[in-house]
Amino acid sequence: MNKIIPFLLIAVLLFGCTQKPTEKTPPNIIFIMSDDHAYQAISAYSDKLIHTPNIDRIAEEGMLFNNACVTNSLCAPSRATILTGKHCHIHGKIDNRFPFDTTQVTFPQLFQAAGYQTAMFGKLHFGNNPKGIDEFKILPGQGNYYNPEFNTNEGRIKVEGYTTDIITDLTMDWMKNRRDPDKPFLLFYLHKAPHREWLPAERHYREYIHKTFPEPATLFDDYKGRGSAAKEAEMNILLHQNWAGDSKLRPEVLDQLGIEPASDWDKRAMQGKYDRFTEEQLASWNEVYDPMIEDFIERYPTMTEKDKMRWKYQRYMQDYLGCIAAVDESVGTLLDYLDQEGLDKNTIVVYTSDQGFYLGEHGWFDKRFIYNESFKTPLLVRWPGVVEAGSVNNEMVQNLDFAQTFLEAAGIKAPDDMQGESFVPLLKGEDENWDRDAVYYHYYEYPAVHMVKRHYGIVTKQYKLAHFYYDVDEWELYDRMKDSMEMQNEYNNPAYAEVVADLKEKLAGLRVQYKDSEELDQKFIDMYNLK
Ligand code: SGN
Ligand code: CA
Repeated sequence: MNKIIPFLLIAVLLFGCTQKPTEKTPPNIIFIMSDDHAYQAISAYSDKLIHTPNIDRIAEEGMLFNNACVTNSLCAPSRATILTGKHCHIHGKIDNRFPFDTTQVTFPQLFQAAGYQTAMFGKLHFGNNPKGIDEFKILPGQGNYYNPEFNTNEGRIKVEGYTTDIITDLTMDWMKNRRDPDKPFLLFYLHKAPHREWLPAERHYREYIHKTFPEPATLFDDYKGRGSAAKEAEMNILLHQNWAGDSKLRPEVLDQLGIEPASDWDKRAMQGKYDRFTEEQLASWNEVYDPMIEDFIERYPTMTEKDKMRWKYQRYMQDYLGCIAAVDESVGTLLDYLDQEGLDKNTIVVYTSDQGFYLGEHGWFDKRFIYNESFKTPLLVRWPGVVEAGSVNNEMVQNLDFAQTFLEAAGIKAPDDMQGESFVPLLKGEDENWDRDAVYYHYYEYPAVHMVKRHYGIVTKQYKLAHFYYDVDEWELYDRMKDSMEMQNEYNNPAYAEVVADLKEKLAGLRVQYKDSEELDQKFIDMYNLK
Protein backbone atom coordinates (compact mmCIF):
# COMPACT_ATOMS: atom_id res chain seq x y z
CA MET A 1 0.00 0.00 0.00
CA ASN A 2 1.21 3.46 -0.83
CA LYS A 3 2.53 4.96 2.43
CA ILE A 4 1.82 8.49 1.35
CA ILE A 5 -1.97 8.10 1.31
CA PRO A 6 -2.50 7.60 5.09
CA PHE A 7 -0.07 10.43 5.71
CA LEU A 8 -2.02 12.70 3.40
CA LEU A 9 -5.27 11.68 5.08
CA ILE A 10 -3.89 12.59 8.50
CA ALA A 11 -2.54 15.85 7.16
CA VAL A 12 -5.94 16.73 5.67
CA LEU A 13 -7.70 15.82 8.89
CA LEU A 14 -5.29 17.83 10.98
CA PHE A 15 -4.83 20.92 8.87
CA GLY A 16 -7.31 20.84 6.00
CA CYS A 17 -10.43 21.18 8.14
CA THR A 18 -9.17 23.63 10.67
CA GLN A 19 -8.48 26.59 8.48
CA LYS A 20 -6.57 28.95 10.75
CA PRO A 21 -6.93 32.58 9.72
CA THR A 22 -3.52 33.26 8.27
CA GLU A 23 -2.76 36.02 5.83
CA LYS A 24 -3.34 33.59 3.00
CA THR A 25 -6.85 32.55 4.01
CA PRO A 26 -9.47 34.52 2.14
CA PRO A 27 -10.67 37.48 4.20
CA ASN A 28 -14.03 37.59 5.90
CA ILE A 29 -16.22 40.47 4.79
CA ILE A 30 -18.69 42.35 6.96
CA PHE A 31 -20.83 44.76 4.99
CA ILE A 32 -22.56 47.17 7.35
CA MET A 33 -25.13 49.36 5.68
CA SER A 34 -27.65 51.65 7.25
CA ASP A 35 -30.64 53.23 5.53
CA ASP A 36 -30.53 56.95 4.67
CA HIS A 37 -27.47 57.65 6.80
CA ALA A 38 -26.12 61.00 5.60
CA TYR A 39 -22.35 61.44 5.69
CA GLN A 40 -23.03 64.77 7.45
CA ALA A 41 -24.10 62.67 10.45
CA ILE A 42 -20.83 60.75 10.83
CA SER A 43 -18.15 62.58 12.77
CA ALA A 44 -15.38 61.13 10.60
CA TYR A 45 -16.87 63.41 7.90
CA SER A 46 -18.22 66.28 9.98
CA ASP A 47 -18.56 66.75 13.71
CA LYS A 48 -21.17 69.50 13.55
CA LEU A 49 -24.14 67.29 14.33
CA ILE A 50 -23.17 64.12 16.14
CA HIS A 51 -20.23 62.22 17.54
CA THR A 52 -20.02 58.66 16.16
CA PRO A 53 -16.87 57.25 17.74
CA ASN A 54 -17.48 53.64 16.72
CA ILE A 55 -18.18 54.28 13.06
CA ASP A 56 -15.24 56.68 13.01
CA ARG A 57 -13.01 53.89 14.31
CA ILE A 58 -13.37 52.11 10.96
CA ALA A 59 -11.79 55.15 9.29
CA GLU A 60 -9.19 55.65 12.01
CA GLU A 61 -8.05 52.07 11.50
CA GLY A 62 -8.81 52.07 7.78
CA MET A 63 -9.81 54.34 4.91
CA LEU A 64 -12.34 57.15 4.60
CA PHE A 65 -13.74 57.74 1.11
CA ASN A 66 -14.63 61.37 0.43
CA ASN A 67 -16.07 60.86 -3.00
CA ALA A 68 -18.20 57.71 -2.73
CA CYS A 69 -21.55 58.01 -4.47
CA VAL A 70 -24.56 56.06 -5.71
CA THR A 71 -25.93 55.50 -9.20
CA ASN A 72 -29.54 56.24 -8.18
CA SER A 73 -30.31 57.74 -4.79
CA LEU A 74 -33.10 55.47 -3.63
CA CYS A 75 -33.26 52.40 -1.41
CA ALA A 76 -34.21 49.38 -3.52
CA PRO A 77 -32.33 50.48 -6.67
CA SER A 78 -29.18 51.03 -4.63
CA ARG A 79 -29.42 47.62 -3.02
CA ALA A 80 -30.00 45.89 -6.34
CA THR A 81 -27.00 47.73 -7.79
CA ILE A 82 -24.83 46.69 -4.84
CA LEU A 83 -25.84 43.04 -5.19
CA THR A 84 -25.44 42.82 -8.97
CA GLY A 85 -22.68 45.32 -9.75
CA LYS A 86 -24.93 46.71 -12.48
CA HIS A 87 -26.79 49.92 -13.23
CA CYS A 88 -30.55 50.00 -12.62
CA HIS A 89 -31.55 49.92 -16.28
CA ILE A 90 -29.80 46.52 -16.50
CA HIS A 91 -31.07 44.83 -13.30
CA GLY A 92 -34.54 46.33 -13.67
CA LYS A 93 -34.97 47.76 -10.15
CA ILE A 94 -35.10 51.36 -11.36
CA ASP A 95 -37.22 52.50 -8.41
CA ASN A 96 -38.77 51.14 -5.22
CA ARG A 97 -41.66 49.58 -7.14
CA PHE A 98 -40.32 48.08 -10.34
CA PRO A 99 -39.46 44.36 -10.19
CA PHE A 100 -35.89 43.13 -9.91
CA ASP A 101 -34.81 40.90 -12.78
CA THR A 102 -34.38 37.69 -10.81
CA THR A 103 -32.29 36.06 -13.53
CA GLN A 104 -29.46 38.43 -12.52
CA VAL A 105 -26.52 36.98 -10.62
CA THR A 106 -25.94 38.58 -7.22
CA PHE A 107 -22.47 38.48 -5.73
CA PRO A 108 -23.34 36.47 -2.56
CA GLN A 109 -24.21 33.56 -4.87
CA LEU A 110 -20.63 33.59 -6.13
CA PHE A 111 -19.26 33.71 -2.59
CA GLN A 112 -21.44 30.80 -1.55
CA ALA A 113 -20.34 28.75 -4.56
CA ALA A 114 -16.70 29.50 -3.70
CA GLY A 115 -17.09 28.01 -0.21
CA TYR A 116 -17.87 31.14 1.78
CA GLN A 117 -20.45 31.08 4.52
CA THR A 118 -23.05 33.78 3.92
CA ALA A 119 -25.53 35.47 6.26
CA MET A 120 -27.74 38.55 6.22
CA PHE A 121 -29.57 40.37 9.01
CA GLY A 122 -31.71 43.51 8.95
CA LYS A 123 -33.21 45.56 6.15
CA LEU A 124 -32.71 44.40 2.59
CA HIS A 125 -35.75 46.05 1.00
CA PHE A 126 -35.36 45.18 -2.61
CA GLY A 127 -38.54 43.24 -3.13
CA ASN A 128 -37.10 39.71 -3.02
CA ASN A 129 -35.46 37.40 -0.55
CA PRO A 130 -31.70 37.31 -1.09
CA LYS A 131 -30.08 34.55 -3.14
CA GLY A 132 -26.85 32.85 -2.15
CA ILE A 133 -27.39 33.49 1.57
CA ASP A 134 -27.19 30.51 3.96
CA GLU A 135 -29.08 32.20 6.74
CA PHE A 136 -31.11 35.38 6.67
CA LYS A 137 -33.47 37.30 8.91
CA ILE A 138 -34.67 40.34 7.03
CA LEU A 139 -37.36 42.91 7.69
CA PRO A 140 -40.29 42.65 5.30
CA GLY A 141 -40.19 45.79 3.08
CA GLN A 142 -39.37 48.90 5.12
CA GLY A 143 -39.83 47.01 8.39
CA ASN A 144 -40.66 48.51 11.77
CA TYR A 145 -38.64 50.30 14.44
CA TYR A 146 -40.44 48.67 17.37
CA ASN A 147 -41.24 44.98 17.83
CA PRO A 148 -40.44 44.16 14.20
CA GLU A 149 -41.23 41.07 12.14
CA PHE A 150 -38.51 39.32 10.13
CA ASN A 151 -38.66 37.01 7.13
CA THR A 152 -36.31 34.11 7.73
CA ASN A 153 -35.31 30.91 5.94
CA GLU A 154 -37.94 29.29 8.16
CA GLY A 155 -40.78 31.77 7.78
CA ARG A 156 -41.92 34.92 9.58
CA ILE A 157 -40.92 35.72 13.18
CA LYS A 158 -41.67 38.68 15.45
CA VAL A 159 -39.20 39.98 18.01
CA GLU A 160 -39.97 42.39 20.84
CA GLY A 161 -37.68 45.38 21.25
CA TYR A 162 -35.97 48.10 19.23
CA THR A 163 -34.98 47.23 15.70
CA THR A 164 -31.33 48.41 15.71
CA ASP A 165 -30.67 46.45 18.90
CA ILE A 166 -32.50 43.38 17.58
CA ILE A 167 -30.63 43.38 14.27
CA THR A 168 -27.40 43.57 16.28
CA ASP A 169 -28.49 40.70 18.55
CA LEU A 170 -29.37 38.53 15.54
CA THR A 171 -26.04 39.33 13.91
CA MET A 172 -24.05 38.67 17.07
CA ASP A 173 -25.94 35.46 17.74
CA TRP A 174 -24.95 34.20 14.32
CA MET A 175 -21.35 35.32 14.76
CA LYS A 176 -21.03 33.66 18.16
CA ASN A 177 -23.20 30.58 17.91
CA ARG A 178 -23.97 29.51 14.41
CA ARG A 179 -21.06 30.54 12.24
CA ASP A 180 -18.69 27.78 11.20
CA PRO A 181 -15.30 29.05 12.43
CA ASP A 182 -13.52 26.95 9.81
CA LYS A 183 -14.93 28.81 6.84
CA PRO A 184 -14.50 32.39 5.68
CA PHE A 185 -17.71 34.39 5.88
CA LEU A 186 -19.59 37.14 4.09
CA LEU A 187 -21.94 38.90 6.48
CA PHE A 188 -24.51 41.57 5.66
CA TYR A 189 -25.41 43.64 8.70
CA LEU A 190 -28.09 45.99 7.47
CA HIS A 191 -29.73 48.60 9.64
CA LYS A 192 -33.20 50.02 9.11
CA ALA A 193 -32.26 53.18 10.97
CA PRO A 194 -32.19 56.12 10.36
CA HIS A 195 -35.04 55.83 7.82
CA ARG A 196 -38.18 57.95 8.11
CA GLU A 197 -40.14 58.26 10.44
CA TRP A 198 -37.08 58.28 12.71
CA LEU A 199 -38.06 56.51 15.91
CA PRO A 200 -35.08 56.36 18.28
CA ALA A 201 -34.57 53.88 21.11
CA GLU A 202 -35.82 55.00 24.50
CA ARG A 203 -32.34 55.65 25.90
CA HIS A 204 -31.68 57.98 22.96
CA TYR A 205 -34.95 59.88 22.56
CA ARG A 206 -34.78 60.75 26.24
CA GLU A 207 -31.44 62.43 25.57
CA TYR A 208 -31.83 63.80 22.04
CA ILE A 209 -35.18 65.54 22.51
CA HIS A 210 -33.37 68.12 24.64
CA LYS A 211 -30.59 68.83 22.14
CA THR A 212 -30.29 71.78 19.75
CA PHE A 213 -28.41 71.44 16.47
CA PRO A 214 -26.74 74.00 14.20
CA GLU A 215 -28.76 74.91 11.11
CA PRO A 216 -27.29 74.38 7.65
CA ALA A 217 -26.49 77.54 5.68
CA THR A 218 -29.16 76.76 3.07
CA LEU A 219 -32.08 75.89 5.37
CA PHE A 220 -34.07 78.79 3.90
CA ASP A 221 -33.08 78.18 0.28
CA ASP A 222 -35.47 79.79 -2.23
CA TYR A 223 -34.22 77.58 -5.11
CA LYS A 224 -33.39 80.59 -7.26
CA GLY A 225 -30.56 79.69 -9.59
CA ARG A 226 -31.78 76.09 -9.92
CA GLY A 227 -34.20 74.54 -12.42
CA SER A 228 -37.82 73.54 -12.00
CA ALA A 229 -36.94 70.15 -10.50
CA ALA A 230 -35.57 71.70 -7.29
CA LYS A 231 -38.48 74.16 -7.13
CA GLU A 232 -41.15 71.52 -7.61
CA ALA A 233 -39.71 68.77 -5.42
CA GLU A 234 -41.77 68.01 -2.32
CA MET A 235 -38.98 67.56 0.17
CA ASN A 236 -39.09 70.85 2.04
CA ILE A 237 -39.02 70.41 5.80
CA LEU A 238 -41.50 73.22 6.47
CA LEU A 239 -43.89 72.43 3.63
CA HIS A 240 -43.69 68.67 3.25
CA GLN A 241 -42.53 67.08 6.46
CA ASN A 242 -45.51 65.68 8.32
CA TRP A 243 -46.45 67.54 11.52
CA ALA A 244 -47.80 64.43 13.18
CA GLY A 245 -46.05 61.74 11.12
CA ASP A 246 -42.55 63.20 11.28
CA SER A 247 -42.45 65.90 13.98
CA LYS A 248 -44.48 63.61 16.29
CA LEU A 249 -47.26 66.00 17.23
CA ARG A 250 -50.52 64.25 18.08
CA PRO A 251 -53.01 64.31 15.18
CA GLU A 252 -55.61 66.04 17.37
CA VAL A 253 -53.14 68.87 18.06
CA LEU A 254 -53.25 69.76 14.36
CA ASP A 255 -57.03 70.24 14.62
CA GLN A 256 -56.73 72.08 17.91
CA LEU A 257 -54.25 74.61 16.46
CA GLY A 258 -55.77 74.73 12.97
CA ILE A 259 -52.61 73.37 11.31
CA GLU A 260 -53.06 72.21 7.73
CA PRO A 261 -51.60 68.65 7.47
CA ALA A 262 -48.48 68.51 5.26
CA SER A 263 -49.86 65.54 3.34
CA ASP A 264 -53.02 63.49 3.21
CA TRP A 265 -51.30 60.81 5.30
CA ASP A 266 -49.77 63.23 7.83
CA LYS A 267 -52.24 62.53 10.64
CA ARG A 268 -52.30 58.77 10.27
CA ALA A 269 -48.59 58.25 9.49
CA MET A 270 -47.63 57.50 13.08
CA GLN A 271 -50.77 55.61 14.14
CA GLY A 272 -49.46 52.24 13.03
CA LYS A 273 -46.26 52.92 14.95
CA TYR A 274 -48.04 53.83 18.21
CA ASP A 275 -50.21 50.73 17.79
CA ARG A 276 -47.12 48.53 17.73
CA PHE A 277 -45.74 49.78 21.05
CA THR A 278 -46.14 47.63 24.13
CA GLU A 279 -47.88 49.42 27.01
CA GLU A 280 -44.56 50.08 28.62
CA GLN A 281 -42.98 51.44 25.42
CA LEU A 282 -45.99 53.72 24.85
CA ALA A 283 -45.90 55.04 28.41
CA SER A 284 -42.22 55.88 28.10
CA TRP A 285 -42.71 57.51 24.71
CA ASN A 286 -45.58 59.69 25.98
CA GLU A 287 -43.64 60.68 29.05
CA VAL A 288 -40.94 62.17 26.83
CA TYR A 289 -42.90 63.45 23.81
CA ASP A 290 -45.94 64.91 25.66
CA PRO A 291 -44.00 67.81 27.24
CA MET A 292 -42.51 68.62 23.81
CA ILE A 293 -46.04 68.76 22.38
CA GLU A 294 -47.30 70.92 25.27
CA ASP A 295 -44.44 73.33 24.73
CA PHE A 296 -45.26 73.54 21.02
CA ILE A 297 -48.95 74.23 21.69
CA GLU A 298 -47.93 77.17 23.82
CA ARG A 299 -45.48 78.60 21.31
CA TYR A 300 -47.39 77.97 18.10
CA PRO A 301 -49.69 81.04 18.09
CA THR A 302 -46.75 83.45 17.94
CA MET A 303 -44.51 81.45 15.62
CA THR A 304 -43.52 82.93 12.24
CA GLU A 305 -43.00 80.70 9.19
CA LYS A 306 -39.26 80.86 9.86
CA ASP A 307 -39.80 79.81 13.47
CA LYS A 308 -41.85 76.85 12.28
CA MET A 309 -39.10 75.77 9.89
CA ARG A 310 -36.56 76.07 12.68
CA TRP A 311 -38.72 74.08 15.07
CA LYS A 312 -39.37 71.34 12.52
CA TYR A 313 -35.67 71.15 11.66
CA GLN A 314 -34.76 70.66 15.34
CA ARG A 315 -37.46 68.01 15.80
CA TYR A 316 -36.19 66.25 12.69
CA MET A 317 -32.57 66.26 13.86
CA GLN A 318 -33.43 65.14 17.40
CA ASP A 319 -35.14 61.99 16.14
CA TYR A 320 -32.91 61.32 13.13
CA LEU A 321 -29.68 61.68 15.09
CA GLY A 322 -31.17 59.80 18.03
CA CYS A 323 -31.58 56.83 15.65
CA ILE A 324 -27.94 57.13 14.59
CA ALA A 325 -26.74 57.01 18.19
CA ALA A 326 -28.00 53.40 18.39
CA VAL A 327 -26.45 52.52 15.03
CA ASP A 328 -23.10 53.81 16.24
CA GLU A 329 -23.31 51.78 19.45
CA SER A 330 -24.14 48.68 17.44
CA VAL A 331 -21.03 49.11 15.29
CA GLY A 332 -19.00 49.30 18.51
CA THR A 333 -20.49 46.02 19.73
CA LEU A 334 -19.47 44.28 16.53
CA LEU A 335 -15.95 45.78 16.36
CA ASP A 336 -15.30 44.85 20.00
CA TYR A 337 -16.34 41.28 19.35
CA LEU A 338 -14.02 41.03 16.34
CA ASP A 339 -11.14 42.26 18.52
CA GLN A 340 -11.92 39.84 21.32
CA GLU A 341 -11.96 36.86 18.98
CA GLY A 342 -8.93 37.95 16.98
CA LEU A 343 -11.22 38.10 13.96
CA ASP A 344 -10.36 41.75 13.28
CA LYS A 345 -7.11 40.85 11.52
CA ASN A 346 -8.55 38.94 8.60
CA THR A 347 -11.90 40.69 8.27
CA ILE A 348 -12.77 43.53 5.93
CA VAL A 349 -15.28 45.83 7.62
CA VAL A 350 -17.23 48.19 5.42
CA TYR A 351 -19.61 50.89 6.64
CA THR A 352 -21.87 52.62 4.15
CA SER A 353 -25.45 53.76 3.54
CA ASP A 354 -27.83 52.93 0.69
CA GLN A 355 -27.57 56.62 -0.27
CA GLY A 356 -27.04 60.04 1.20
CA PHE A 357 -29.75 62.25 2.71
CA TYR A 358 -30.59 65.92 3.20
CA LEU A 359 -30.36 67.16 6.76
CA GLY A 360 -31.91 70.54 6.07
CA GLU A 361 -29.55 71.55 3.24
CA HIS A 362 -31.67 73.42 0.66
CA GLY A 363 -34.46 73.22 3.24
CA TRP A 364 -34.83 69.53 2.41
CA PHE A 365 -35.12 66.08 3.86
CA ASP A 366 -35.14 62.84 1.75
CA LYS A 367 -32.79 62.08 -1.19
CA ARG A 368 -33.27 61.15 -4.91
CA PHE A 369 -31.39 64.10 -6.51
CA ILE A 370 -27.99 63.97 -8.17
CA TYR A 371 -27.14 66.98 -5.95
CA ASN A 372 -24.42 66.44 -3.43
CA GLU A 373 -26.02 65.39 -0.13
CA SER A 374 -28.07 62.59 -1.69
CA PHE A 375 -25.57 61.57 -4.39
CA LYS A 376 -22.67 61.16 -2.01
CA THR A 377 -22.79 58.27 0.43
CA PRO A 378 -20.57 57.52 3.41
CA LEU A 379 -17.93 54.86 2.90
CA LEU A 380 -15.40 53.67 5.45
CA VAL A 381 -13.34 50.51 5.01
CA ARG A 382 -11.03 48.71 7.42
CA TRP A 383 -8.81 45.89 6.17
CA PRO A 384 -5.83 45.34 8.46
CA GLY A 385 -2.61 44.62 6.65
CA VAL A 386 -3.91 46.01 3.37
CA VAL A 387 -5.49 49.40 4.06
CA GLU A 388 -3.25 51.89 5.77
CA ALA A 389 -4.79 53.12 9.02
CA GLY A 390 -6.12 56.67 8.90
CA SER A 391 -5.94 56.99 5.13
CA VAL A 392 -8.27 59.18 3.10
CA ASN A 393 -9.26 58.58 -0.49
CA ASN A 394 -10.68 61.17 -2.88
CA GLU A 395 -11.37 59.03 -5.95
CA MET A 396 -14.88 58.61 -7.31
CA VAL A 397 -16.10 55.17 -6.28
CA GLN A 398 -19.71 54.04 -6.54
CA ASN A 399 -22.05 51.52 -4.95
CA LEU A 400 -21.76 49.88 -8.39
CA ASP A 401 -18.20 48.84 -7.46
CA PHE A 402 -18.82 46.84 -4.28
CA ALA A 403 -19.50 43.48 -5.95
CA GLN A 404 -16.28 43.45 -7.98
CA THR A 405 -14.28 44.85 -5.08
CA PHE A 406 -15.38 42.13 -2.68
CA LEU A 407 -14.94 39.43 -5.31
CA GLU A 408 -11.38 40.53 -5.98
CA ALA A 409 -10.62 40.74 -2.26
CA ALA A 410 -11.83 37.15 -1.88
CA GLY A 411 -9.99 35.91 -4.96
CA ILE A 412 -13.20 35.04 -6.81
CA LYS A 413 -13.55 35.87 -10.49
CA ALA A 414 -16.15 38.51 -11.27
CA PRO A 415 -18.52 37.89 -14.20
CA ASP A 416 -17.62 39.93 -17.28
CA ASP A 417 -20.99 41.67 -17.45
CA MET A 418 -20.64 43.44 -14.10
CA GLN A 419 -20.36 47.16 -14.75
CA GLY A 420 -18.37 48.47 -11.79
CA GLU A 421 -14.70 48.42 -11.09
CA SER A 422 -12.89 46.78 -8.20
CA PHE A 423 -11.45 49.48 -5.94
CA VAL A 424 -9.02 47.08 -4.29
CA PRO A 425 -6.14 49.11 -5.85
CA LEU A 426 -7.39 52.17 -3.94
CA LEU A 427 -7.58 50.16 -0.73
CA LYS A 428 -3.96 49.18 -1.29
CA GLY A 429 -3.01 52.81 -1.79
CA GLU A 430 -2.28 52.29 -5.48
CA ASP A 431 -4.25 55.24 -6.81
CA GLU A 432 -2.14 55.21 -9.97
CA ASN A 433 -3.97 52.01 -10.96
CA TRP A 434 -7.33 53.75 -10.97
CA ASP A 435 -8.31 55.80 -14.00
CA ARG A 436 -12.00 56.64 -13.60
CA ASP A 437 -12.62 60.33 -14.14
CA ALA A 438 -16.43 60.43 -14.28
CA VAL A 439 -19.46 58.55 -12.97
CA TYR A 440 -22.95 58.04 -14.35
CA TYR A 441 -26.21 58.64 -12.47
CA HIS A 442 -29.86 57.96 -13.34
CA TYR A 443 -32.96 58.57 -11.19
CA TYR A 444 -36.43 57.41 -12.33
CA GLU A 445 -39.14 57.44 -9.66
CA TYR A 446 -41.46 60.20 -10.96
CA PRO A 447 -44.25 61.13 -10.59
CA ALA A 448 -44.19 59.75 -7.07
CA VAL A 449 -43.73 60.68 -3.43
CA HIS A 450 -41.45 63.77 -3.10
CA MET A 451 -41.92 64.58 -6.81
CA VAL A 452 -38.28 64.58 -7.87
CA LYS A 453 -38.15 64.65 -11.65
CA ARG A 454 -36.46 61.98 -13.72
CA HIS A 455 -32.88 62.84 -14.52
CA TYR A 456 -29.57 61.39 -15.56
CA GLY A 457 -26.16 62.94 -15.50
CA ILE A 458 -22.41 62.83 -15.34
CA VAL A 459 -20.29 63.82 -12.37
CA THR A 460 -16.57 64.52 -12.43
CA LYS A 461 -14.51 65.84 -9.55
CA GLN A 462 -14.97 69.31 -10.98
CA TYR A 463 -18.42 69.41 -12.57
CA LYS A 464 -21.89 67.96 -12.50
CA LEU A 465 -24.11 67.98 -15.58
CA ALA A 466 -27.67 66.69 -15.33
CA HIS A 467 -30.53 66.33 -17.77
CA PHE A 468 -34.04 66.46 -16.32
CA TYR A 469 -36.57 64.88 -18.67
CA TYR A 470 -40.08 63.40 -19.06
CA ASP A 471 -42.29 66.44 -18.27
CA VAL A 472 -39.44 68.94 -18.81
CA ASP A 473 -36.32 69.12 -20.92
CA GLU A 474 -33.86 71.01 -18.71
CA TRP A 475 -30.12 70.83 -18.23
CA GLU A 476 -28.19 71.89 -15.14
CA LEU A 477 -24.47 72.37 -14.70
CA TYR A 478 -22.73 72.92 -11.37
CA ASP A 479 -19.15 73.95 -10.84
CA ARG A 480 -18.34 71.77 -7.85
CA MET A 481 -15.09 73.57 -7.07
CA LYS A 482 -16.52 77.10 -7.04
CA ASP A 483 -20.04 76.33 -5.87
CA SER A 484 -19.84 73.42 -3.45
CA MET A 485 -23.38 74.01 -2.22
CA GLU A 486 -24.72 73.79 -5.79
CA MET A 487 -26.72 77.00 -5.72
CA GLN A 488 -26.11 78.25 -9.26
CA ASN A 489 -26.95 76.41 -12.46
CA GLU A 490 -24.27 77.49 -14.94
CA TYR A 491 -25.70 75.66 -17.92
CA ASN A 492 -26.67 78.86 -19.76
CA ASN A 493 -23.61 80.81 -18.70
CA PRO A 494 -21.55 81.37 -21.90
CA ALA A 495 -18.35 81.09 -19.85
CA TYR A 496 -19.12 77.38 -19.44
CA ALA A 497 -20.12 76.64 -23.05
CA GLU A 498 -17.04 74.54 -23.70
CA VAL A 499 -17.36 72.66 -20.44
CA VAL A 500 -20.98 71.85 -21.31
CA ALA A 501 -20.08 70.62 -24.79
CA ASP A 502 -17.30 68.45 -23.43
CA LEU A 503 -19.41 66.98 -20.64
CA LYS A 504 -22.32 66.27 -22.98
CA GLU A 505 -20.02 64.26 -25.17
CA LYS A 506 -18.61 62.37 -22.21
CA LEU A 507 -22.12 61.75 -20.87
CA ALA A 508 -23.19 60.30 -24.22
CA GLY A 509 -20.11 58.07 -24.07
CA LEU A 510 -21.02 56.83 -20.58
CA ARG A 511 -24.58 56.06 -21.72
CA VAL A 512 -23.17 53.91 -24.50
CA GLN A 513 -20.58 52.29 -22.22
CA TYR A 514 -23.21 51.32 -19.63
CA LYS A 515 -25.79 50.38 -22.30
CA ASP A 516 -28.32 53.04 -21.32
CA SER A 517 -30.26 54.87 -24.03
CA GLU A 518 -33.24 57.04 -24.93
CA GLU A 519 -35.09 53.88 -25.95
CA LEU A 520 -34.65 52.52 -22.42
CA ASP A 521 -35.69 55.86 -20.86
CA GLN A 522 -38.87 55.65 -22.92
CA LYS A 523 -39.40 51.97 -22.15
CA PHE A 524 -39.35 52.67 -18.41
CA ILE A 525 -41.75 55.60 -18.85
CA ASP A 526 -44.15 53.42 -20.82
CA MET A 527 -43.91 50.61 -18.27
CA TYR A 528 -44.45 53.11 -15.45
CA ASN A 529 -47.56 54.49 -17.09
CA LEU A 530 -48.94 51.01 -17.60
CA LYS A 531 -48.66 50.21 -13.89
C1 SGN B 1 -41.21 56.23 2.19
C2 SGN B 1 -40.92 57.57 2.81
C3 SGN B 1 -40.25 58.48 1.82
C4 SGN B 1 -39.04 57.80 1.25
C5 SGN B 1 -39.45 56.47 0.66
C6 SGN B 1 -38.32 55.67 0.06
N1 SGN B 1 -42.14 58.16 3.25
O1 SGN B 1 -42.14 56.37 1.16
O2 SGN B 1 -39.89 59.66 2.47
O3 SGN B 1 -38.45 58.57 0.26
O4 SGN B 1 -40.02 55.68 1.70
O5 SGN B 1 -37.30 55.44 0.98
S1 SGN B 1 -42.85 57.62 4.61
O6 SGN B 1 -43.73 58.68 5.06
O7 SGN B 1 -43.57 56.42 4.26
O8 SGN B 1 -41.80 57.32 5.54
S2 SGN B 1 -36.30 54.29 0.67
O9 SGN B 1 -35.15 54.48 1.56
O10 SGN B 1 -36.99 53.06 0.93
O11 SGN B 1 -35.94 54.46 -0.73
CA1 CA C 1 -32.67 54.45 1.86
